[in-house]
Amino acid sequence: MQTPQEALSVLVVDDQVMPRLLARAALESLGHRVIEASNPTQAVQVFIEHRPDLVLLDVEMPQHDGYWVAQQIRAAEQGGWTPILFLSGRHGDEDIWRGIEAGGDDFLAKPITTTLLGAKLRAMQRLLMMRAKLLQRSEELRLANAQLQQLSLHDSLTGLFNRRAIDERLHQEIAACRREGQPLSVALLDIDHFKRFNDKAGHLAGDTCLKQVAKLLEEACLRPRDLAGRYGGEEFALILPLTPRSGAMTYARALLRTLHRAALAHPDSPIGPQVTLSGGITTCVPDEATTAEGLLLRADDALYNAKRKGRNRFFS
Ligand code: GH3
Ligand code: MG
Ligand code: MG
Ligand code: MG
Ligand code: MG
Repeated sequence: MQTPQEALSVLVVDDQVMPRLLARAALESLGHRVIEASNPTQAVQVFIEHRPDLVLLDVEMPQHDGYWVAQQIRAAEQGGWTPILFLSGRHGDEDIWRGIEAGGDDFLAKPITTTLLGAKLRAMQRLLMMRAKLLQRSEELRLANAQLQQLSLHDSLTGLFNRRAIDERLHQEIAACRREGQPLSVALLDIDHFKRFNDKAGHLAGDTCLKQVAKLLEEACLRPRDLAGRYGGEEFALILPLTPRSGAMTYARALLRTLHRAALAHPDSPIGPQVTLSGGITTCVPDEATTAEGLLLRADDALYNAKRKGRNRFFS
């Protein structure tokens, strides 16, 4: 009559021995495992400790009734769902209504046949399986969403934050530094004579160079709120919150030293045999008038000056 199905662990709650034994016999003949509780408080304790797949619950018990137990179980589930089937000798419409209201999923009449119990469990099992599938699906969606989010905020060549992420963070930091009354420094960096690099060494070598510079920039971001991003092409942006102008310049000098030590070869730079970059820095304690666009424009002006003054330097 029964086709094999996955075994459930079933908590049988009843204050009387005989109904517990009958339920155990029926459940075990259906291939399920049984845990028993003989009073309401014990039922809640056993539920919390063993987390059964399903609860078969008597209504009339001393101290508390089955409705109370169902409520306690629902409160203890923490986002989970355990089917609760009431099994009672009293099964008038009012009893059934109260049982479902208390969180029960079905209300069965004592005595119950093994066949009927098996059928009711089968229906609950189907719901449990559907729920598991939905949970798995939503976990997959959550992961896919996180991957999309990661993709949408990162540059595929260098792995640095992209223009979108830079703009987003800059808006956030303007607001945050304004609230905190703290200085915010923004730098735009541009690799010197990169067109010549590409023309001489080829675009693939150029790409490798961009990745190497990106790695140095990322490593140079020491504070948790610092951000390095690829603004576009061979241009990068740094967002340095809580950093005054002097701090930003110290940071910039350290960056130029690091780049110098890394000694990335430039095949055709009038400056020398190594890759160099120029940077423009702007600093302010943001107020109502401060905009991301304004800061980037000022950093770009400073960058232009650094280029004009001979490159391989920062200007602020
Ligand atoms: P300057 O010192 O004035 O900045 O000179 P430059 O040659 O670096 O500046 P320009 O703006 O004339 O050229 C930038 C070059 O950067 C041209 C472009 O081909 C190269 N470039 C931009 N994005 C990429 C990229 O993703 N990969 C490679 N290999 N090259 C890129
Ligand atoms: Mg009872
Ligand atoms: Mg450029
Ligand atoms: Mg350049
Ligand atoms: Mg240029």
